[in-house]
Amino acid sequence: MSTEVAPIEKQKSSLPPLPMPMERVFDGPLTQEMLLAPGKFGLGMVPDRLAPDATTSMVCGFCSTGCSLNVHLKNGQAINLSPAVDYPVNMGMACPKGWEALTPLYSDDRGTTPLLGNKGKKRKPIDWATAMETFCRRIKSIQQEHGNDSVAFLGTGQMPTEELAFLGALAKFGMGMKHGDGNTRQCMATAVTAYKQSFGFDAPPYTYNDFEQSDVFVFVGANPCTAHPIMWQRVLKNPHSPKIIVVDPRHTETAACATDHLAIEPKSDMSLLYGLARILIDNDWVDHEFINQSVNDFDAFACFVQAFTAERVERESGIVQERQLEIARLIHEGQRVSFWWTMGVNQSYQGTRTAQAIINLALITGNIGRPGTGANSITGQCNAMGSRLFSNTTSLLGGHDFANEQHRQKVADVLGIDPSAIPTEAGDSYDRMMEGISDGRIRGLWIVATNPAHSWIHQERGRELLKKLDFLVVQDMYTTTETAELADLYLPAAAWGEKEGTFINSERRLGLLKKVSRAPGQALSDFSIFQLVAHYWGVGDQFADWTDAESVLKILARISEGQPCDITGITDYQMLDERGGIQWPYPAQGANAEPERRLFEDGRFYHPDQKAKLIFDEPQGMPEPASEAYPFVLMTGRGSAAQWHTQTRTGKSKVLSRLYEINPFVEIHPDDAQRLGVTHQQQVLIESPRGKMTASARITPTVGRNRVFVPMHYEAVNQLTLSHFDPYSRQPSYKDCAVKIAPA
Ligand SMILES: Nc1nc2c(c(=O)[nH]1)N[C@H]1C(S)=C(S)[C@@H](COP(=O)(O)OP(=O)(O)OC[C@H]3O[C@@H](n4cnc5c(=O)[nH]c(N)nc54)[C@H](O)[C@@H]3O)O[C@H]1N2
Ligand SMILES: Nc1nc2c(c(=O)[nH]1)N[C@H]1C(S)=C(S)[C@@H](COP(=O)(O)OP(=O)(O)OC[C@H]3O[C@@H](n4cnc5c(=O)[nH]c(N)nc54)[C@H](O)[C@@H]3O)O[C@H]1N2
Ligand code: SF4
Ligand SMILES: [Mo]
Repeated sequence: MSTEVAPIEKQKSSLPPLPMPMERVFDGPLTQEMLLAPGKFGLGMVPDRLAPDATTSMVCGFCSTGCSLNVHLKNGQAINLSPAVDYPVNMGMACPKGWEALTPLYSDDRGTTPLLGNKGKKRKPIDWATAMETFCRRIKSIQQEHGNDSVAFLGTGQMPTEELAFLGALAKFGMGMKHGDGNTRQCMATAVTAYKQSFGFDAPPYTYNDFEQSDVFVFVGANPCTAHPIMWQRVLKNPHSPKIIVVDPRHTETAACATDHLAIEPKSDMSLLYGLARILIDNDWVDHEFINQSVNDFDAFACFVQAFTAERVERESGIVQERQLEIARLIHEGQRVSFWWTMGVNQSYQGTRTAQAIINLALITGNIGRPGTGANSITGQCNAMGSRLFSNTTSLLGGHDFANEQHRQKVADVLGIDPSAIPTEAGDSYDRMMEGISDGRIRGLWIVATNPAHSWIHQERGRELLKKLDFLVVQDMYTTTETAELADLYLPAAAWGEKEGTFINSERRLGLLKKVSRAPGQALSDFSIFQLVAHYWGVGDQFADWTDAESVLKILARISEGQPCDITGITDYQMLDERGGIQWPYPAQGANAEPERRLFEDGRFYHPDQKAKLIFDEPQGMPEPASEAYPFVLMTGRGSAAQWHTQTRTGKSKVLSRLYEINPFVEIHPDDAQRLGVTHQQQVLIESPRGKMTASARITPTVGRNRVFVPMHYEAVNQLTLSHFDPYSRQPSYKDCAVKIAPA
């Protein structure tokens, strides 16, 4: 695949007029005074669709729950918000991040102009025209010297679907890149791979109403009480006095509310889950009718799990034999059993097989396609699902396959492009792109709305690689993120609340975003930035129909036709607004219009024979287990409901900062602390073979002996983590490496 790269000078002479709408950037010079007080000059005011004193509802921009928030405007300014009561997701509830969602917009480190620098040094403000000329000139020159594939992009599950699709289509079909990935790799890649292999398509089957219908819940490696508090509220509303089984090495907030907590050894889930399957099969506690009709490979699976004897499972997972039987019995006796998993599973070096061990339990017991059941992966970021289906990274737009000629032709036809502009295979995964920098294959990187200098695994190596690039572009709402501070070119982006688009939440619901505030200074929506890039690159014509977010959703709907995620029945934004969001699938013909819908009610899956597959494998030991020199297993994850990831946004709110510990802490078991001579809140040094950090000791039995836990929100944590990945999903295994601890 090749896209001819014309020198920038040649293109400039034939530039068509700038794409509209370009907000205010090109309609007159902005003075310093205007940049400092945009509201005074009408620049922060809400334009277009909303009345100056309106209250309007829109979907939250943090987690994948997708709560709807009412935003209250006064004199054209968004001044406050409250949870929507009539939305099927949150029904009047919101968590602290949602309540504080406007605060991160008004921060003095927001980017107000593009900045040109040299690896983050000597940054100086430039105008958009210079920024775009530099962007195109530098990237084209790298591509000319080292080939089109020497430049790659990284996107995010935190941009609207329309922007994600624009980035992916522009980079791959317009600029000739092959490699692009996103932070969704750090998060959902395992669930995607597991579902594709087991069900034939990446399709989380549930609807949130299942939280209220189950009589038995099994949460594996998930801490919804902290990470998905409004989903957890719905569990608490369940009227059936459900049994709640939590499988987590730590006694988390969620585990504290459970009826059964299985504090397993880290990374022993497969052993436990196969052991449970064996007990269910040996006692004939399986659903033969469902298996015969809808599931392949049962006999092989039944044979495979025989090796997971109760003794072995106890030895490997630490769960005693009677407990194993009790838990299997609970699953058997439940009428509506739902299985849920999140990062304790996805972020594992055998994550895909672990997720499938959960899926297998649901399949053999027939707990799928009925209310209150399912093998349910909870997504993480507000638009992780949009990223999975429409970012044009691992799959071709709309959950299609790059390697499939018919799929390429179909997408090319809808977009009116030559199919030869579409790569014939998915590009490299995030980790392989990073390694590509190391061996000189990747020399330019365009990072949009993610902060890898904090969040990528084995951080020192990650930062070294980012610094090695010939050209690093970072497009972010803030100038001060760890990654923005390494950029050669920084592009200031508008944020949630400052643009339109849609997110797809965990239950496959498309929800609407609105523009309730104007971005500061000359910051532009990511959408407008992509329009500008297309224009300056010389492919504006190719994206002539991509005039605004809503028009892109219509294009994506056409692409989705006939896919499991068919959304051809969604005609416009107004429809999403009026219906309280719409779950996929929603085809133009024969759509089920129920506001809450689950998949697989007919027992048919997406493989050609319409059956699901039971997939299984031998469990493996941790590549870096605790040892004499490094006697603890380090787990990482979410610290509190008030902190979001690398804290660029939530770190801006004074209200939220009262709800968590500002300085890094590490959870240590009292017995271990005593042995180390460490007291509560004493500063300790945590060291792995790769790096170290200091943290204050939080002495608590919740973490278990010989294990420690550090929240991911503290930047230094990925100094410690070990670069290892699931072989099928390439998702980083963030929750297992060996460390030692000593008083600092
Ligand atoms: N407040 C807040 N909410 C968030 C986020 C945030 O940053 N802040 N981020 C969002 C995103 S993107 C995501 S992906 C989700 C993540 O949501 P979760 O996955 O629920 O959160 P984590 O804390 O990363 O991991 C969950 C649990 O896995 C456990 N665990 C570790 N190792 C193992 C193991 O080997 N086996 C098992 N069974 N469990 C293990 C940890 O102890 C932890 O309690 O949260 C979303 N919601
Ligand atoms: N040790 C450890 N590391 C982890 C994890 C873990 O459990 N343990 N979890 C992993 C997981 S699941 C995830 S999802 C990742 C998250 O890792 P990141 O994606 O790196 O984290 P964020 O802080 O959400 O970064 C989002 C960035 O986008 C910017 N931004 C926000 N909105 C916009 C916008 O509209 N436009 C633009 N252009 N920029 C915007 C923000 O300022 C911020 O810099 O971390 C991963 N890293
Ligand atoms: S639970 Fe998630 S979507 Fe709901 S308000 Fe909190 S962060 Fe926003
Ligand atoms: Mo995530």
